[in-house]
Amino acid sequence: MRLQPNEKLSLREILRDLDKYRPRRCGWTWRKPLEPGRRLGPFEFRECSEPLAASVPLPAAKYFDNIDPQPDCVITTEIASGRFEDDIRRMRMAAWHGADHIMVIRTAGQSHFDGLIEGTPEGVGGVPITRKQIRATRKALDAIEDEVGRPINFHSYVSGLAGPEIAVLFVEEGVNGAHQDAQYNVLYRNINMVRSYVDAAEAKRIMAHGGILQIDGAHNANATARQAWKVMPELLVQHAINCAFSRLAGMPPESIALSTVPPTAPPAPKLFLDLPYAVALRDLFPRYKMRAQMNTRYMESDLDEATVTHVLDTLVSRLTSADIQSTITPDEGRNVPWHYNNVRAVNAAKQTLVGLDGLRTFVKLDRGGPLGRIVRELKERAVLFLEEIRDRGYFRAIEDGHFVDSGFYPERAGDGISRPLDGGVGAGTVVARAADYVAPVCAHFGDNHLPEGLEKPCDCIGGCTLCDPSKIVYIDELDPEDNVEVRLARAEAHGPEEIRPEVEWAGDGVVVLNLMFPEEERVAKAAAMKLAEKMGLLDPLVIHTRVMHPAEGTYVELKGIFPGAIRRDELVLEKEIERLKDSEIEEFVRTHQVKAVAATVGNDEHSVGLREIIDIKHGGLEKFGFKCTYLGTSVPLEKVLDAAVETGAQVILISTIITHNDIHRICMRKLHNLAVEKGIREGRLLIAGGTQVTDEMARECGMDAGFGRGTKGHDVASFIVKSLSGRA
Ligand code: Z97
Repeated sequence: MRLQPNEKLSLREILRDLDKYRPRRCGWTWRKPLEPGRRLGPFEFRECSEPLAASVPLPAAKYFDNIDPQPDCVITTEIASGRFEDDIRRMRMAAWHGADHIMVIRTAGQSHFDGLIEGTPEGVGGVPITRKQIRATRKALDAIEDEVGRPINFHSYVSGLAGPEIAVLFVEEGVNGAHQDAQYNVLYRNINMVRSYVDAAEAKRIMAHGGILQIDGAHNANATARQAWKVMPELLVQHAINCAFSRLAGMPPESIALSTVPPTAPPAPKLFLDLPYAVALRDLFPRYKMRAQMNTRYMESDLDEATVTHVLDTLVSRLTSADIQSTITPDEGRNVPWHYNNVRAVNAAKQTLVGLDGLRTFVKLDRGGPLGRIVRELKERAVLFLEEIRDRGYFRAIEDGHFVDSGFYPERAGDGISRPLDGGVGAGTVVARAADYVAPVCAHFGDNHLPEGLEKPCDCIGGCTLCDPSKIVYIDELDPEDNVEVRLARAEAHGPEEIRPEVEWAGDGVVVLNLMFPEEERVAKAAAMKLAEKMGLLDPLVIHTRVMHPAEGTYVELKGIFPGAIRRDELVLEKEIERLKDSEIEEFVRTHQVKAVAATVGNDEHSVGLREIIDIKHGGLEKFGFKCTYLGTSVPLEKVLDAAVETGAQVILISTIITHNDIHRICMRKLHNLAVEKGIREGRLLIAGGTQVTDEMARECGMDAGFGRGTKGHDVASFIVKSLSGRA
């Protein structure tokens, strides 16, 4: 299956023969680093990886030969709207912006599922993982990675009661990364701790077999604790427990990633608290990978605030060499995972990492000062914590509520999470293996009672599904009403002629309004809801407010559903104009010494727009080497033409902003006629600009071009060079 950049991904194609699709590889892939000092466009880079074959660069890339440097660390985005067919499209967008680790978040609490589920029921804010969803997503990602030219790691969770079964499923279907941490199940999902650890050993052994990168769950303490900065010693301990347990279960250190989250956010003195923690973590776990996620504990619905926190977190990552940079959007606080917010967050990480390229060649961490002291103190507290657990017994410590206590250890607040050894989901379900027990798959933890002469358990059955994928049983969706075919048919019912806005699901109609009311917060919120009603938006919801001043005003963001559709045939498309590169324009202008005269005409004193087009300060014509003579405001047309002759200008620019009685049209026509009369029209470009001017109108009036609202100097420069060089 080959994707074309200008064609939508065909979901029908993805679903075709899905029962026969096999993933092409197993295991995790890192980016390929470029040798330090490699040039991309005009610059050398030190911490970048191989560029993509197809991508959307950062907005400012147009000033730098359109380069799109890819940082050396993997960038993650979390995608799971509840409909995998829509997620796949979002994954493609994210991949073009630089994501190569795509995490599918499952429905909350899926840890309690005690087996694999079939079918693809819709979830909200997550999807239950089924074989069909995984396979379809992997197939799409395989095509997307061919398109962007970089492997994409697909990720989900191996947790809870069905953990080992999920692990087998993931290896069978080519999933590349997964969260796995027995502590997560115990503390946050109240799964019986004995069961959780037995399952974890099994799951980890299988994940190791498939080369799946494991991310632990220590950061959940950070996200749960009442005061996240106080659990830092415990986080170090949780990482240690999971690392040690994973190694015992057979995981190589390079497949183990620690989930690290800078614990605080401004207005806390973030760097002072978070950097020592990150340094302590790297000191204690040098053999393992670091997956850095941005702080979500203190994330509100404010996009800017979240982005600044994200950037500061990424600074910590850069200073302490994270291997994976996770991105999260404030969508969690807004109830809708936006396509474009995934892309936004990926860009925030990419932009920050590239912007900080080479930071550590200039800046070294000074361990001689407070940093060294705080790092040491954190480690000491963690060691004390671990020692107490050793003395008390690990399970006992959990029973005693030793974990996720908001005291800064050894201080205790007595508010930790306590779970009983014989309680929780799945209590009493661990049974000893019978003497004739045979493992279901070859990668199986513990004593498998292998018959003499056999190398691995599945030799008894002539190979398991991990060794012989033809044995995998593919079960399609069972629900006749809620399945991808029904959903696709519903989405396609409108036909390609209808266009609807969308943030999450195909044509969901969701729109977002940015509003500012000169009112106090409560009034502003109510006014926003009323406005939505008057605009005919369905299901309106205020998703964000920010007080500008208690009395002067409130900023409100509101989402709602636009119930109608836009028909393709009622659209007026802008003409596609090829814009030349800065360097091309400059070369032509300098070699041909292009000159221009410019004036506002028709009693118009408004020169700001025209000056923006010509002034070097605003990136105007002068920037490209044009010799511009600005003649002033309200200049008679004869004078403009005379000046063009005197200066030898090939280009004449006139501007009218304030216009009544069609004065702008009259001026354009008159300028053209006068130029013809004087015999100087030939070989000259007459260009008109102004808020009321359009290109079509200007050409009708005898001009060579017209430029309206939003025009930049570059647009005019590009047009001039194309015309003078015969390319227009
Ligand atoms: C992250 N943003 O990237 P259930 N196991 C572990 C987990 O951390 C989680 C689950 C299982 C976060 C991800 C929270 N983490 C979101 C170690 C969830 C999921 O299906 O909710 O029961 O398990 O780390």
